[in-house]
Amino acid sequence: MMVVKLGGSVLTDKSRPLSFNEDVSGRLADEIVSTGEKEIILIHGGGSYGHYTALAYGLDKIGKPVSQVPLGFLETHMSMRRLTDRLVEVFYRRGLRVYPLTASSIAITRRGRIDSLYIESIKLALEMGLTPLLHGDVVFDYEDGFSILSGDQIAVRLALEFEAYKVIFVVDVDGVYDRDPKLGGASLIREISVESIRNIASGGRSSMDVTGGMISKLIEASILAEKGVEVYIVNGLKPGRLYKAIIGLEVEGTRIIGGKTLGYRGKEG
Ligand code: IP8
Repeated sequence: MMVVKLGGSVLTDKSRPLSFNEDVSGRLADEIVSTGEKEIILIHGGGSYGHYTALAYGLDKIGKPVSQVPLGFLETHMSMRRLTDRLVEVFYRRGLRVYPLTASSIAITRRGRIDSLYIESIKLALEMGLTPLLHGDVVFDYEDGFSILSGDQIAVRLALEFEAYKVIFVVDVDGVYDRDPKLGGASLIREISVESIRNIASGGRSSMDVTGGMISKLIEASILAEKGVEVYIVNGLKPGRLYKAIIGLEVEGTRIIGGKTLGYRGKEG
């Protein structure tokens, strides 16, 4: 089993609200189909859909007006479903048969972390030969009422539940850099250890990303790498990289290396 998280920054144009990158999404579907890999769970991020709507309603702010929450919660969820609908249609046309499942219907968080999760529908979709497609979402939270659940956290949790041996995070940059690439002189880090992730302070955060950008992605990814899961970050805007990462060819990007021995295929405590 493999889990692929398609970043919202790749599927949408984050500088323009509600703008879908149909060409890129279609090409990524082609890449997935041409690998012939069937054991995949897909998750997509929010990009200029979910993040835009969540920010418009101030859902990222602590102390937000309570009256605004139910509407913002609903609108953000609807925004994510609209992006899912567009993806399902484009993927279908390219021969990638995804079955969409909303995270808020199967997951409840506690203080922002997934607490209860129902995965039977995902299992049955896979058994039917369909590729489950989930997305970052606003979900109900036992303590806080609601939380913004990132696609990254969903990817990590599902990878553990389904004993994935590989997880690929598809983003809009080549991987992790040693310094902010916007400042110049930055080099791509091809392999990064879980220990050094804790020391990295900077990385690709955009003002529109309410779930924390690259650094929170790395922290989530560390959970898997520590258990020996192969974790890669690759650029989805560059044709062929996702394809190579799926079939296991050498690919430009960043691999996250954990401390444990290789060959992990199962869940641990
Ligand atoms: O783009 C965020 O998911 P992400 C989902 O994976 C919402 O962080 C609702 C903003």
